[in-house]
Amino acid sequence: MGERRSACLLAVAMVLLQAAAAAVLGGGERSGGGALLDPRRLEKFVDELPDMPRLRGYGVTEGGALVAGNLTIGMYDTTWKFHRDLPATRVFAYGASREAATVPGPTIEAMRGVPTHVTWANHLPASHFLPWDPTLATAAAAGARGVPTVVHLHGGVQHSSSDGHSLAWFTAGLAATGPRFSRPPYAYPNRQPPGNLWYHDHAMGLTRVNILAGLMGAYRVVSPGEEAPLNLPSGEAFDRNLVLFDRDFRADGALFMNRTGNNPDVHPQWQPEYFGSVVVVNGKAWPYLRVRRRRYRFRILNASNARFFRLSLSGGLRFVHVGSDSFLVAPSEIADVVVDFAESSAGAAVLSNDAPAPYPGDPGDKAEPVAVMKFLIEDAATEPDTSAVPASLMPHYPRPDAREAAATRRITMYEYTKNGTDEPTHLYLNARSYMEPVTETPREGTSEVWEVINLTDDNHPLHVHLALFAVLEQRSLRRVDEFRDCMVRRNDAGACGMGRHLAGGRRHVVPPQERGWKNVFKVRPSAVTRILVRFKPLASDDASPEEDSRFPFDVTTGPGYVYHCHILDHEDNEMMRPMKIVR
Ligand SMILES: *[C@@H]1O[C@H](CO)[C@@H](O)[C@H](O)[C@H]1NC(C)=O
Ligand SMILES: *[C@@H]1O[C@H](CO)[C@@H](O)[C@H](O)[C@H]1NC(C)=O
Ligand SMILES: *[C@@H]1O[C@H](CO)[C@@H](O)[C@H](O)[C@H]1NC(C)=O
Ligand SMILES: *[C@@H]1O[C@H](CO)[C@@H](O)[C@H](O)[C@H]1NC(C)=O
Ligand SMILES: CC(=O)N[C@H]1CO[C@H](CO)[C@@H](O)[C@@H]1O
Ligand SMILES: [Cu+2]
Repeated sequence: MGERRSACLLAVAMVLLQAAAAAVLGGGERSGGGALLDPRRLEKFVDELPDMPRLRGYGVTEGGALVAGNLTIGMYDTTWKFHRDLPATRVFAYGASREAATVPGPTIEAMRGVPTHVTWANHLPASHFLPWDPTLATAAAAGARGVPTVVHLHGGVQHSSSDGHSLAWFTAGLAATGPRFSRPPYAYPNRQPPGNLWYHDHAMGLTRVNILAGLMGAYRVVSPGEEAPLNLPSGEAFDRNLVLFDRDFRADGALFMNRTGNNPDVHPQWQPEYFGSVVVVNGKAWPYLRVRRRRYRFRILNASNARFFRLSLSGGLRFVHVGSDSFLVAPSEIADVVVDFAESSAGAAVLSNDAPAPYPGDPGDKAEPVAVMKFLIEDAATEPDTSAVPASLMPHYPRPDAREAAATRRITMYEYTKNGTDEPTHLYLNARSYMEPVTETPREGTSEVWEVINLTDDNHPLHVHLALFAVLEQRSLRRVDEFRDCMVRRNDAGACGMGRHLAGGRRHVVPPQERGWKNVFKVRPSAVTRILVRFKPLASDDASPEEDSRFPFDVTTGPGYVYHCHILDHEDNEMMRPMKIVR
């Protein structure tokens, strides 16, 4: 089927269904109400940090062989206690059962090379409890037949039919399915380096509200053979996931999301960025964790809609990045760090965040530090700490080399504002809406240089599904306004003299922990960021050339992949484009 024809059909279908949806799915408007909670009323550090339930993504036979794991994870309409003094909050949560559902959802532990099959089951009600804005091109086009959802495993290398394409959504009981829907279960081959991934909702136009409602969780790929020799802190007690997000609440405990858009004539409810004043870690507002005076590994995952975290510890403690310039951690905005609490003589340490919101371009900018959580450090060293921070992690993966690029593409980020106001109405990549036919068709087994041009006021984290990328350089544009005016008219970086605008532009140092293979990178405003994107697996040096260039499945079939801005509020408003890998 021609790409253009299918895209047109989709577009027509969306418009028709949107009108129907606008009439039916008003649930967000009716529920809620009540005054906003003053976050100062919530005492800090009174809830203990939970460890989310762990689900094993593989099976072990009686003979001890590892076999594929088969999980069923549901999405449930349930409640969750975010704080001791806050009434239970209505959430949408993942869990092996309704009773077991948590926010964030269970942590899936997968074994490198052993497939995990997950049947994601939608048990959500007929309508959403958050304002999802029917004027966005959303999957809520399914109307009264339920809340559309689809799960993307962020950082996962999987066939596109298991990738959670934003148009592959489905509602409860599969009553309605999106135009790119694939039958369950999803298959995750886990044939990728060990690291930290996360799964979250990815339904078209609803991602920000579905994740805000609670649909996210951590996923680890482990590889004992490779990791054990590193001797990092390990075991359930000393190797913890910290899933961070920010929320606002009403006094009655309800999640608060503003129901009035910033530009209500165009989008009655959509706001360009969600920021909450309560910091939540593993589902608890400002929790505490009792730790021993020894090393811990923390896999810190930021699951906020738009908030950036720049974290630091009090008490003279520091983070040692173990996943930053290597491939041990997942290549996403996940910090994999070791903290040695023996380095402090204090009895407690506060983890705090000083990143401003929204996050500007200059890494020097700081906001008033805000507490995230507290560590209560036990006095006596109870047992010897034999863990270590290795000097080098897995060095046998290829270094990014721009000379191998088979093509160069330009990806321009635009933010459109309504006449005369500064308030954005929608955001596009390459001046195209999401529904326009695919234009990025990289070849499997190659790498490409992408020059990502930010023409907006924001720092946009770019996320490419399937691929990994490494940042080559970031350079500021000069006379930016002139360049942007030209681009808005012509959308042609060459004709608008990008080279001229870059000449003499300031080069920004890419911090060491940002230089490895990643799949999210913060694209600084007013700058061109050159990245090397890899459309082939990250295999170790001893892999055969065939293994090195082919994915372990047919990347060319199925609904295809996408790349997008990972500010959830932006991706919902079309800052996303399809991507088709060819052979
Ligand atoms: C999971 O299902 C596959 C067949 O799809 C089967 O081979 C495997 O043994 C199952 N795993 C477990 C742990 O039951
Ligand atoms: C909600 O958003 C509107 C429009 O941007 C704004 O005027 C209003 O103050 C916001 N309400 C709250 C409670 O933040
Ligand atoms: C936090 O997540 C938001 C949404 O994906 C993103 O905008 C931001 O880059 C992330 N920040 C960090 C430090 O991971
Ligand atoms: C913006 O202005 C142009 C002409 O100046 C007009 O044609 C257009 O309808 C306006 N758009 C909106 C959304 O007001
Ligand atoms: C190219 C361009 O227009 N860049 C904008 C990016 O964001 C900054 C603010 O951080 C603006 O000043 C720039 O105009
Ligand atoms: Cu963005």
